[in-house]
This record gives sequence, C-alpha cells and structure tokens, in this order.
Amino acid sequence: MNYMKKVILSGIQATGNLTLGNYVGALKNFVKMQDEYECYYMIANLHALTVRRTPEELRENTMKIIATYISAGIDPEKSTIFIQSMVPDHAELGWILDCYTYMGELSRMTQFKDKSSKHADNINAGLFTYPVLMAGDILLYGADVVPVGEDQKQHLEITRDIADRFNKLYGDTFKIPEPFIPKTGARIMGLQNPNSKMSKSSTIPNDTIFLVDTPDEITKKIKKAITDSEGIIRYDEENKPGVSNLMSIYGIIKNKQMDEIEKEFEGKNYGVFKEEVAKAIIEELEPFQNKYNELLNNRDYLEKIYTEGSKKAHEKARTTLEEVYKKVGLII
Ligand code: ATP
Ligand code: LTN
Repeated sequence: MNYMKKVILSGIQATGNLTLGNYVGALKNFVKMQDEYECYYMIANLHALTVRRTPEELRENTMKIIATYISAGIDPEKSTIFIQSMVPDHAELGWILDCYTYMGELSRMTQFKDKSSKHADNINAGLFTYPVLMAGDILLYGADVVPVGEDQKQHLEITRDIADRFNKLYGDTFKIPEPFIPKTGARIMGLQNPNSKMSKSSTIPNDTIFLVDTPDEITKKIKKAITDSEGIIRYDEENKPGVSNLMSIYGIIKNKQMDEIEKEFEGKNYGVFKEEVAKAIIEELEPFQNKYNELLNNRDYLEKIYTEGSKKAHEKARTTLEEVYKKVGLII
C-alpha cells in the first residue's frame, strides 16, 4: 500500500546532455526502484545555475532531462517527476539550512574543489553552498533512500550531518537518509582519461558517451577508448583502468559479472571486445533514443507531466517546510 512505501528522492542537474555514466550510475536505478518506493525525481535546475549558461540553454536542458527520465523508463503514473524551481520550498529550505551549516565542512567538499579549479573565473557562493541546497532537496521529502553515483556520497554525508544537527537542536524533524550507490557502475570513467569520471561537461574529445550519440559515434568513441598494451581482457582497476571501465559498462548492460566477461573474451583481442561493447551500448540505447526523440517533439505532454509533478511535490514539501519555519521561530 502506498502509505507504507519508503520514499526516494533523487535528481540530475540540468547541465547538458546526459551521459552513459549518468545512465548507469543513477538513472537505471531510478527506474528499478519505482515499484518498491514512493519516488520523487527532480530536475535540479537551481543547482545548474552555479555554472554559467544562457537562459535558452538552461530551459532546453531542463526539457531534455524530463524527456530523458521518461524515455529511460520512469513512469509518470508511478513516480513524481518535477522541476526544482517550480517548488519554491527548495530555495526556502536551502536558506534556512545555510544557517546550520559550517564554512569548514563545506570547504572540505571535493566537488567544490573540483569545480572551482575547472571554473576558476566563476567561483561563486552558490558553488560553495551547493550541498546545502541538495540537503534541502532530500530532507523536504523525508527521503529514506537517495540513489546516486559514487561522486555524490560526500554530499549525502553532509546532508545527514545537517539533518542530525537540526534534529538535536529542535527535536525530531528530518528523516536521516541513506545513500544508494550501485556496486558496479557507480563511477564510470572517461574513455580517454580513465582516471577521472565520465562527465557531461568533459571537454576532452571522445571521452564521454552521450545517451543521444548515434551508433556510428558510439562505435568510434569505443574504438578510440584508451586501453593498455597487455592485450588481455582482465579486470584490474589499478593497472588496467581503461579495459576495466569497458568491462564494467559491458557487465552492467549485459548483466554479467567480471569473471564471466573474462571467460567470454578469453584469447580474444581488444578489437573484438570493443566491437561487442559498442554493440551492447547501441542496443541498450536504441529504444531509449526512439522514445526520446518522440517526446522532445511533444512539448505539451512534457509540460503536463512536470506541471502535475511539481504540484504534487510542492504539497509534500510544504508540510515539511512549515514545520521547520515554526520550529526555528519564523512567522508564516
Ligand atoms: P557535470 O559534468 O555537469 O558535473 P555530471 O555528469 O557529473 O555533471 P550530475 O548531474 O552531477 O552529472 O549527476 C547526476 C547523477 O549521475 C548523480 O547521481 C551522479 O553521481 C551520477 N553520475 C555522474 N557521472 C557519473 C559517472 N561517471 N559514473 C556513475 N555515475 C555518475
Ligand atoms: N548534486 C547532484 C544532483 C542533485 C541531487 C539532489 C541528487 C541535486 N539535488 C538531491 C540527489 C538528491 C549531482 O548529481 N550532481
């Protein structure tokens, strides 16, 4: 029964075309979890403001993520899909939680350090307080579980710390959330630089597979992927990061363990292996891409989904926010 279900909240930033990393690390799990949990899936467009882009780009990226969610298998009848900026409670709780978060703990966040070195000309305060807004996203819905990739683990830890701090001061208010990080695929690496994660905003050519890449592009990128000179398909993250990364991608798509893959490709060369990896990705993405292109041409439908979803999300979030306002002494 619905009211017994545990709650899930997760989100993806509206910062560009989604990658195979987003798909494997996050999206695939969003889809899997929707029968068992009450799910809220958000498009984090407020978070996307931390990096400069044109208003048109941000609007378009937001629509693309909604279309991606549905095409990947999130069913709007089962899960609530909403836009962060359409639920004002996020920005409001973000401010309150800012006052319960310390500069010291924020300055330890690796994403902040990463992003500030990548965008040295725009180290804005939003980039610094980003995890606090994210904590608010999660705590507003009383989420039990938050499915994310490995890079978000630290943000979940700070969310738990902020919630716990608030609860100690004002009595039980927030549910303490657990991260859900998949065992394999939580950190898909770049194809050209297998020592750093595959990312939407990577500027290295052929490093990232986008969910909208054509079969030819996918084949070309996989063929060019960095491997090593050993010539053996063997899982060894430390010494063979490129091959191990391709094996993880293949394993997730084909639902195979690493030792099975090693057996399957025993005595075969990297060329043969790469062809199979590319084929697996292309097959996996084909139904997704068909649906995606159809949805992007049906803006009325997308609007209906996010309008209804945001209204539902707002109703739930408001209850939490009002409780917080009362507890801290704000008049509403
Ligand atoms: P950006 O490059 O703009 O920082 P991103 O590609 O890192 O974006 P996010 O919007 O920050 O994407 O992430 C959305 C979700 O996808 C998060 O749960 C994140 O952990 C997961 N994710 C992102 N990249 C990867 C990856 N390479 N492997 C596995 N999961 C990933
Ligand atoms: N910071 C996340 C996106 C995000 C998120 C959230 C994820 C914003 N709010 C709440 C889970 C829960 C990222 O993937 N970069």
